[in-house]
Amino acid sequence: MSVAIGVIGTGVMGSEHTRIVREETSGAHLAAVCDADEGRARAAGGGSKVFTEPFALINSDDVQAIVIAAPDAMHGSLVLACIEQGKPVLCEKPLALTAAEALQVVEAEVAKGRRLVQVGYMRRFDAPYVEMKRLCEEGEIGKPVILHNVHRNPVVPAWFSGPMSVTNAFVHEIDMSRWLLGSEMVSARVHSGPVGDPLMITMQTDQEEIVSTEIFMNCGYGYHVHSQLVGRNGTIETALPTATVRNVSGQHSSAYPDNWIPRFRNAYATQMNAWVRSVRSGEPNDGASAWDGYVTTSLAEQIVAALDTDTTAHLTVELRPAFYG
Ligand code: ISE
Repeated sequence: MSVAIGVIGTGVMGSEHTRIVREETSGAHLAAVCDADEGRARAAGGGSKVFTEPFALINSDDVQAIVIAAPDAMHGSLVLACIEQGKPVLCEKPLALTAAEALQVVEAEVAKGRRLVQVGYMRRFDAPYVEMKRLCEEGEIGKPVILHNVHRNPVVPAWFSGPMSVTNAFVHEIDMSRWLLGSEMVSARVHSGPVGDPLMITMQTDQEEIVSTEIFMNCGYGYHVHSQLVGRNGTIETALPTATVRNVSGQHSSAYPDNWIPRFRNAYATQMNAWVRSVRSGEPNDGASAWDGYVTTSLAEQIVAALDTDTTAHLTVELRPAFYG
């Protein structure tokens, strides 16, 4: 039977999720959408039921599983409501705004005794990153020693300041680095450019790897995410951001997307299909769990505290419950 999905939040990311559910997902259909702006919800909903109050959508008998793409500050409380209802939820990153709230989600899921939460760290479904992980695990480049990450947006509003670039953008690099290396981050040092942009964040892992990340939210030229993994015997890196390159007027070039949606279009659709299969089978997939969501939010919070300190932050998290394997 087709899974009835409700999407909360129909802004840029939520609308893309509604499109993916309607056009690119097997075994599920869009049953409902919710947004405080009713017109925006209706436009994204394609004839599905429209709510303006998120808890009403979560409690509705018309909805079996929920995608959360509401503003970051609402994520934690909405995920908790889904767990209370026993409904599977795919929550956009971050899982919650604070480590304390993310931990509450973990505790609620453990108490419920069922894996209900997946966090939308979509890089885990992106072909270049999946390939890098496979090659690394096959030992092709030997023991990893350095992971260099670049995360650039063309331009962001002024309120997207230093701390927010950590809690909203750098969180992808934390999650991807933990997943790719299979390591935990144990320390971090931040170098900050004028008004917090760019940031250069260097982390060390419990397996003595170095993870360096440039976060540049106003780089001017396009959306550019790139990683290079350096091993003892070689390197692997993500390839160009587009499928084609041009040779025109003596120039060799390829175009950058404006934002993350075109760059990660396939990853978002693959993630949605994997999540729906998990909802149907009850078996978790390789996506980020509530525990991963908690660790990432907690590390981001500790790194934000280190932003203006010129010291090395020693990163700690709670003990991982056996429930998460
Ligand atoms: C943005 O807010 C996101 O959510 C994207 O996933 C991230 O890649 C981008 O850099 C952020 O600006």
